[in-house]
Amino acid sequence: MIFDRKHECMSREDMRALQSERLVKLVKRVYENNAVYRKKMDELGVKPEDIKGIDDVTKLPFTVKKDLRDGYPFGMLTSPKKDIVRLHASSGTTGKLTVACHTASDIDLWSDMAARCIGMTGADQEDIVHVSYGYGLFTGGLGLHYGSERFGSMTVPCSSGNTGKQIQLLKDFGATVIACTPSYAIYISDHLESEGVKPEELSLKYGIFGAEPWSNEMRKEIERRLHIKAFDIYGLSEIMGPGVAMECEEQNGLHFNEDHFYPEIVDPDTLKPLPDGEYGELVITTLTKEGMPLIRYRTRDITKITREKCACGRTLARIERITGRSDDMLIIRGVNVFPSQIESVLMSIGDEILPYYQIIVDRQGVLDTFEIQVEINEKLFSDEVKKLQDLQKRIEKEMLANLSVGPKITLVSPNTIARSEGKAKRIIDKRKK
Ligand code: DLL
Repeated sequence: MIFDRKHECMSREDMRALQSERLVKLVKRVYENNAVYRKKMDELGVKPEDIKGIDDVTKLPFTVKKDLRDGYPFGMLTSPKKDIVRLHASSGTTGKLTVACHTASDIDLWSDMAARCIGMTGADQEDIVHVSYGYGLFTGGLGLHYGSERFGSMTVPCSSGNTGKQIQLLKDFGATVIACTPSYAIYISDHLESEGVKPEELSLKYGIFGAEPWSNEMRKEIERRLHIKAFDIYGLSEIMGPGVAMECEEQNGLHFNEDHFYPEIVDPDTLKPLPDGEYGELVITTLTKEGMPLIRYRTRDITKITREKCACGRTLARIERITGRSDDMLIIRGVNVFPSQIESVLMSIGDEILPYYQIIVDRQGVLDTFEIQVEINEKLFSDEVKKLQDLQKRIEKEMLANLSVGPKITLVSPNTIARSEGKAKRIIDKRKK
């Protein structure tokens, strides 16, 4: 169901006019009310009057995570603190929390954006949405919660954890939509199997999965195990949380809510804008946010964009599934490797292995070492050594062919690798000591 037909199906011309009008207002407001942006713009010699339309966005300075950390906690506010009604924060891999503050109107906007996402699955108001993203400083739980309520579906605020109880509630309340990280979806499906619950005993139809990179192969695995259609949802706390972009039923890219979040793709090294269809770093300008609007925020997420109309009828630009973060990209013996490539290879191997793995990179002398630990299924584990060796060799061969750098594959017994109720931690890079 298209939640907001007017904006989701706008003509390109109207969209650009709306974006232009919003950008002009935003830049003026931010320049007048935020010292960090005023300084950045003054340094570049850009005045609000120079911004006359959306094409002028490239004249504006970039914002990076460090700006948010340097201003911790409230330095990036554009509205007075008394107008802020909510704070969220994400921890990331290094140092201080990154804080995002929202006014009541920002929360309203977020609810609308997340409601659009629920509609993109094909759900309607009869559907029941079970939210298993964590509630708290993390934006997953509350984001989907408000979106589901705004959409008008019954909302079950489960948060993450206590998987046995989640399954009981899924059964009792008959949720038709589940929202959680893809790794938690796999964990839930393991639980179902170990408790002997068949997917048919649940009423699930759709899954809304995101907050971490996952592959198309992982999608197929989740769909097979839970008997649902699995959708990719994208967002980040700094911008808002879940609801920045989401797949529709066509599953041909994620529709970007570009009437409120203006996307650009830039070359991460030169910072020059790239044409549609080329991979680069996603940069976002929040056109309508009040509390802590961001101008040209460098997400570090790598994707490409198309502005062609989708078969679903929506005209919102689409980004491709996020293949990785530029700061998650591993450079192993000089070769660039994205964890998502590793996942794709593993998931295509077959049912001898389980969807749990960990990537361990280290350095011995001058040489990088590269190991992937993969869980194998119970049956194979008690099998003959020869079979295990064959499997290990087969995975090593596939990896080398696909990554151009060969990892050592270590097959480990089921339940060796830590399970995740939120974002999975799949990379251990010991070189970063
Ligand atoms: O993860 C917001 C969110 C919650 C999105 C629930 C979707 C569902 P942060 O914790 O700030 O916010 O992490 C944001 O997670 O920059 C990406 O690197 C990554 N990420 C988020 N969604 C996806 C996705 C939430 N669908 C960071 N695919 C982002 C790949 C994703 N990576």
